[in-house]
Amino acid sequence: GPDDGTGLGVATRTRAKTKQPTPYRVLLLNDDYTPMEFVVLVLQRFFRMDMEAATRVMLHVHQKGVGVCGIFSYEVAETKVSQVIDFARQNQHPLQCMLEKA
Ligand code: TYC
Repeated sequence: GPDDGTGLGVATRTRAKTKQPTPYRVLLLNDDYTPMEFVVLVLQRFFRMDMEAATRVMLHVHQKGVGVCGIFSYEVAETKVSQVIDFARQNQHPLQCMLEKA
C-alpha cells in the first residue's frame, strides 16, 4: 500500500463514504387502559430513559395522544416496536407503538 515499504503505491479512497441510515421515529400511542406506571417502565426499559424523562414523555402521550420515544435506524426501530408491543401483551395491556420515517 502507500508507503508500506514495498514501493508499490496503491490508490486508496481515504474519504469515508459512510452511508447514513434513514432515520425512523418510534411513536407511543395513548389509550384509556394502560397504567401510567407501566408506560413509564416501558420507556425506562426499552428506551433507556430515566424516571424524569420517562414521566415527561408518558404525560405528553397521555395529553396529546402520541409522542416520540426515540429516533433509530429502521432495523432498531422495528425491534423496539416489537419489544414494546410484546411486553405490553404479556402484561395484558393494550399499549400500542409504531414507527414512521423521521
Ligand atoms: N391514558 C392512560 C391512563 O390514563 C396512560 C397512558 C399514557 C397510556 C401513555 C398509554 O402511551 C400511553 N391510564
